[in-house]
Amino acid sequence: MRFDLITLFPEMFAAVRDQGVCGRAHQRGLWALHTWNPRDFTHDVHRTVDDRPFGGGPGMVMMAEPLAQAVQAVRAARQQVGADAVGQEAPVVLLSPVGQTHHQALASRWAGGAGAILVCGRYEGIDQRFIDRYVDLEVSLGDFVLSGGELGAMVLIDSVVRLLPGVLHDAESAQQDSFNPALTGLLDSPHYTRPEVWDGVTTPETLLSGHHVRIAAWRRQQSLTLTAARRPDLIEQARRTGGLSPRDEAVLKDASLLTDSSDRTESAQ
Ligand code: 9D3
Repeated sequence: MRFDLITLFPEMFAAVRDQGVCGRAHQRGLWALHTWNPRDFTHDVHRTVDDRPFGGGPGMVMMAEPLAQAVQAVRAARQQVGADAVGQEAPVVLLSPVGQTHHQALASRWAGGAGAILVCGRYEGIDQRFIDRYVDLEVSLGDFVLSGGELGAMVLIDSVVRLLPGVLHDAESAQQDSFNPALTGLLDSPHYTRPEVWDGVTTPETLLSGHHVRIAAWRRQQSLTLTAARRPDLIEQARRTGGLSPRDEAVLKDASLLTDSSDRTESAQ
């Protein structure tokens, strides 16, 4: 898998290239990262990549031409090394606050592909004509404002690379993650490690029992009640997609009897 980043801040990508799980996978050759600076595709003495917006308004707009030349250079480079299967050119993806929100199922889909050309914007935006001509897909991280696309691109890369075969150890297995289909989209249960008693607080007895069936049941129950409390939308989704067993439903009913309505309504009055 290969990611080509078109960015005014290539140094930022050392974070995913050199550190942690993604850094180790990069070192092992499981994925590659190449950066391309639009400034290197300018032809004026000031290496201008932005200009004032037509129609007025605050801030500056990234010019189409340096970005277009960067995309063309990337396409040529990818072709030269056979990074993409024939007829399966990597998509040009713009990180953008008006894009589709990224999520785990999309990360899984990306993990089955050959990578992408990721365009990172800065300033107020990018000339729309570049987007219309070159961009296949716009991806957002969510409803908050970033200073540019670089952090978005790194989040996307991290979410995809950790799903590649051989990237995670067994111990780090993606199978256990929150949002993983194996957990049917529930949040993960709490974790504990040594010492058994820390600062006077004990570890839940079940986790020390060595009884794997009881431990699995405890974790499932914790996942269900945590998800019901924090993310009821994920409970609904699991229910709709057949991810909740009759036992799960019983656990949720018990939990709602313990926490629901009458006692709380009273204290709220
Ligand atoms: C006042 C209009 N702003 C839109 C909210 C302009 C603007 C803000 C921030 C234009 C670009 C940006 C830079 N943001 C990104 O490049 C970005 C982003 C984001 O801001 N939020 C969530 N996901 C992403 S992905 C890229």
